[in-house]
Order: sequence, then structure tokens, then C-alpha cells
Amino acid sequence: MPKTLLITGATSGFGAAAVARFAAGGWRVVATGRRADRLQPLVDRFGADVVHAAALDIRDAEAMAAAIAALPGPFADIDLLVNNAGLALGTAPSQRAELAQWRQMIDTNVTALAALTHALLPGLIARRGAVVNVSSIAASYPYAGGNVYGATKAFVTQFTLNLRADLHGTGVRVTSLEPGLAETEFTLVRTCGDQAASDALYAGARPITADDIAASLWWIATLPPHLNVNRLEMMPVSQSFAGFQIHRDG
Ligand code: NDP
Ligand code: 8X3
Repeated sequence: MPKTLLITGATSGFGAAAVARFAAGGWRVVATGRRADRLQPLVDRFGADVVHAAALDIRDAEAMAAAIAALPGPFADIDLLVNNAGLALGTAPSQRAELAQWRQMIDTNVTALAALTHALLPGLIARRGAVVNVSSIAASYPYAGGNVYGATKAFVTQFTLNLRADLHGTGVRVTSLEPGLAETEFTLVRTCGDQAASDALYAGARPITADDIAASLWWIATLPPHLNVNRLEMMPVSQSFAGFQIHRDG
């Protein structure tokens, strides 16, 4: 009996790569995201009996509930929830940031993630399933311009660890996956479409790829059932830590 993954943010980057990895591995996949035209090729490639597309905005609680209620029989029993959809918007310091962008990050990265998890937990407990939440190194390491994005990811990490405590004894596995620099559409979104800025960030850095993350998700999901990866922090070798900044008078 194939297992079933529900992954958010399947229209690009980590999510699209994960759909391919799990479909190739024999799982059924419920793939979600706003861009339906990015989901249909996944259905076409792997077949409608392997990939079910649910085009929706995860901030829309009613649409999410309707999509879950409408899952076709073979896709209805979710074994693994990967909360991957998310975004950073802007790199300005807080004092120059746009409040609307802060709200969008909180609504997407925090509120929608918590709501979807809440909706699927009863079934995940019944099936001794698993949850992987895609956090970030930004959860642990502050940087100028990271403000609300980093704070949303700190929520994701702490929520994940608290979930693990609550799910003690249920057999449900819970993981916070915390990648560093990874080349996807992430920077294009963050910069509102500045391809040159995105290219410049990744140039020569040999960043993490979406396939690297898909392989990590696959590894986490297919470990023997007595093992739980609590947190997995990953960076490309080209990335490490910098020192504190010091402002001097005069
Ligand atoms: P991408 O921009 O390539 O993918 C983001 C995905 O999130 C898209 O599929 C997008 O789908 C989806 N998404 C965003 N907002 C919504 C929404 N309101 N409703 C539904 N889906 C939404 O970036 P990544 O693959 O890099 O990002 C995936 C996750 O990884 C994010 O949570 C990100 O914060 C995190 N991350 C990324 C890192 C990086 O350096 N790239 C490093 C660490 C963590 P659509 O636009 O079609 O709705
Ligand atoms: C993405 C990694 O360092 O750009 O979550 O915030 S970073």
C-alpha cells in the first residue's frame, strides 16, 4: 500500500523537487500551491493516480478545508505532512519595512502552517505518520533585514519541537528542517522579481539545490520508524557564520 505525502509549496523549489522524489519512490502525493499551471505538469508527468493537485492559497482557511475534504479516496489518508510553502519578502531593516509584507509572511509561514497542521493531526496520529516543517537557518541566526522572516521561522522551529513534545507516545515523527542558502525562486520572490539580484546572491557559491532538500526529506521520511530527526540544519559548504556588528560613535 503506497504511503501518501501532502506537501505545500509544490509549484517550485523544494516542493516541486520533493513531489518528484516521493512520486519516483512510490508514494502518492497531494501537491498544493497557488499556481495551478505549475501543478498540472506534475500530474501529467507522474499520473493522476500518483499526484493529486490542489491549487489554493494556504492563507485561505476555507479553501484549505474544502481541498482536504475533497481529497479523492486514495489520497485522503495522509501519512506525511511537509509544511514547505513559505516566503521572505524584502530585506529592508524593520524601520523601513512594509507592514503588508510582514503580514503576508506571518499569515503564510506561521498562521497557515499551524492551521494545516491542526487540521491533519488527528489523521496523522491515527496512522502514526510524520510532519516535517521547513524552517530555516534564519530561525537561529539573526541578520540585518531578516526581521519578520527570521521570526516566522523561529516560530516554525519552536512549534515543531513543541509538537514533538505533545505527540510523545503517539508514534508520530516530527522534524524541523533548517536549510541555509538554497537556489530556488526564494530570492526572486524576496526581491519582487529581481533576477539579477537573485543570480548575484548564488553566483559562485554552489548553494544547496532543491534536489538536495528533496533527498533530505526522503531520508527523513524513510528512516526506520523508531528514529526521529528533531532538527536538521544544513548549509552549503560555502556558507558559515559571521561576527557581531559594532556601531562606534564619531
Ligand atoms: P520557492 O519560492 O521556490 O517556493 C515557495 C513555495 O511556496 C512555492 O511553491 C509557492 O507557491 C508557495 N507559497 C508561497 N506562498 C503561498 C501561499 N500563500 N499559498 C500557497 N503556496 C504558497 O522557495 P523555496 O522552495 O526555497 O522555499 C520553500 C520553503 O523553504 C519556504 O518555506 C522557505 O522559507 C524555506 N527556505 C528556503 C531557503 C532558501 O534559501 N531557498 C532556505 C531555508 C528555508 P505559489 O507561489 O504557487 O503559491
Ligand atoms: C532562507 C535562508 O539565510 O536567506 O531561509 O534567510 S536565509
